[in-house]
Amino acid sequence: MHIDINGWKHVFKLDPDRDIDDSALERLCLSGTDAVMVGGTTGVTFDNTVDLLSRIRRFEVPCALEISNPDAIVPGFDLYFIPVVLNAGDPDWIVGHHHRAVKEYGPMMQWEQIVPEGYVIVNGDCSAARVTGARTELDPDDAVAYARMAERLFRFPVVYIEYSGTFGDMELVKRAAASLGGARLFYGGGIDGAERARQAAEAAHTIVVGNVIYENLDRALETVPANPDGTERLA
Ligand code: 1GP
Repeated sequence: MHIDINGWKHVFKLDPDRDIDDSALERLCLSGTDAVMVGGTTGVTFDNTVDLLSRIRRFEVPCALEISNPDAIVPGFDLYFIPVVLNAGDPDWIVGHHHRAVKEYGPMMQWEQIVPEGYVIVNGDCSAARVTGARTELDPDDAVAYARMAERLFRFPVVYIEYSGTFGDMELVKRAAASLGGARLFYGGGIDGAERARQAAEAAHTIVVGNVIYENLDRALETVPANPDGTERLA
């Protein structure tokens, strides 16, 4: 199945290290979201990733793995997103882990399934920022520069502005998105209902919704643009 991320406006991000019951998972997968992404910063293992993938696979929704731990690369996803943290303080998160993974898996990698992300972490309090030692004091000009670097220097198809856990500066996001030619700007962080989903969707090309899934499922479902009243789409 060919999957074109350029059509994605909304993505749910599920953390293999957090519990979700079958009925909640079903509602998310049938919500009309464009894709489910599996990813997290800590506690992601091969076993909990396989488990979540097999449960999502009962539905037709495209399913991508965002790799944070090279030991938890599970076959069977539609796509593999590889974050390259452009503002990481620790170079392992720019090239180190990637080098190790490609050295081990290079001969068997299906490159057409791989989507490199130029990742920019802006919330200094999130665990991704701590783990990568990210330099998060960024103004909008910095964000624009990272977005241009990601697209023009490194030719990444996706720029991901990560505010995980807090709702970000939509002017910064808007400016970064406007600086891009063809790359897609993903925004994630603090989208906790329809209103913030709408604001983020005005600034970014694709919005990513994580935490609220585990805090308030009904509000999470309201973030799907195809589904603003939170009811499931009929099959
Ligand atoms: C996290 O960008 C995603 O990687 C979503 O952020 O969990 O704050 O929704 P939230």
